[in-house]
Amino acid sequence: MINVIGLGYIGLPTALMLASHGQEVVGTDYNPELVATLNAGKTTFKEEGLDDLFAAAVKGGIRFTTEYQQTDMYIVSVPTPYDKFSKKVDPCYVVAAVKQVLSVCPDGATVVVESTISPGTIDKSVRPVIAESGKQINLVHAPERIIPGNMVYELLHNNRTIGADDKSVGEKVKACYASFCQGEIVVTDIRTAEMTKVVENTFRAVNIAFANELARICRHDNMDVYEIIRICNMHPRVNILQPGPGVGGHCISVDPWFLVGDYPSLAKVIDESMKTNDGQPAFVLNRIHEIMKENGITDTRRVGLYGLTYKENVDDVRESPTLQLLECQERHLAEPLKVYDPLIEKDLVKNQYHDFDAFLADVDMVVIMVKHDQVKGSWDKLKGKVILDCHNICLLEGVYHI
Ligand code: SAJ
Repeated sequence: MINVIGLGYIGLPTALMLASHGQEVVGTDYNPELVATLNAGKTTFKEEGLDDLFAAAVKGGIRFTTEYQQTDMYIVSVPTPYDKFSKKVDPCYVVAAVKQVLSVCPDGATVVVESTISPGTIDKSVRPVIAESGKQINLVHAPERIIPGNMVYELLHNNRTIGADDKSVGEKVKACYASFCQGEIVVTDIRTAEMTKVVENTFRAVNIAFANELARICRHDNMDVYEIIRICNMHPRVNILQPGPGVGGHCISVDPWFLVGDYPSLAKVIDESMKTNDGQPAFVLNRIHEIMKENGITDTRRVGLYGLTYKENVDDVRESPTLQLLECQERHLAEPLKVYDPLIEKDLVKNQYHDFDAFLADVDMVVIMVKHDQVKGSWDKLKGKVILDCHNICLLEGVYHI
């Protein structure tokens, strides 16, 4: 039996995938409301294919509880927040989960940590806890790699990394993931597995920062950054990502800081890249100001932000560029701009709308912060508005870009 600890964005799909592929799975989460929702047959967030996967897992006998189970294999997928000041990872949830596991598991159990951690966290924070317990534990780090918006597909098809102290333990865990994963599964050591995960996200962050910097250069001299990137990417060895209103989510906007926090005098390119991405919402705010002036819009109450999530077609707002932009406004004691997001039902910010038409009726200028499919099918409704399109997706005439 596998006990999956933490039933969030990663733990839940992983538990469901294992259970729907013949493994006996119990999912544990310390949040009783979340467990009750799952036990009532409902998923806790929206994700393509998740409901079908849930149904298959229920058929496969998955159970959800707040209790840690006594078994020989655990997968820990709890959050790893980071300290915004020191930029270091805070492994408190991982450590707490491992302690709980140690209080129930038998000697010789395998504990797989899937949570993203900074390189060295296992040595610094997890091993001492295990040593203290006196139990012999097979420790494994198998960082997740799935992308929100395409999680189910990527769980099935992505290659994976398994880091283990003991190769034979790594191979055993590999066999378990291979019950559903059709990608290649590499077995390596723990330190390498920790580092690869953070490096993958850092590579993407640096590439996006490069695109954002190009957008600023092109804006300065009125060049079309999208056309320039499109042409450059036709070169066989060039692959530049897209500029945008900022970088959100709990991965690309966070993990690279771990390297800056741990190697401040070495991680220079990474540090500058993260600052560039973090500065993007303020850059957008500046663009809004310029475009308002150009169009004689003097009342910020007539300006609305479309999109509150950190990226398109997900309902996750963690570190979202729109929230960053609103925070930036707040620091200047300004009344926050109006906001609408079709995927956010809850009231999360001031001046938030839940009806697209009502939102549009109250604004003269729309800033497309997120490229949800919904807006792509609604260009007719935006006719006549001043539009700042931060993603180059709007097909209307006279649209402004970042
Ligand atoms: N973004 C851009 N320009 C781009 C691509 C993305 O500005 O060209 C922005 C997005 O709008 C978003 C942010 O970057 O705000 C991050 O989005 P994302 O789609 O790039 O990535 P995440 O954070 O959803 O997921 C990443 C993935 N990592 C990589 O692609 C290397 C995923 O595979 C990881 O599992 C995930 O982080 C994680 O959990 O670490």
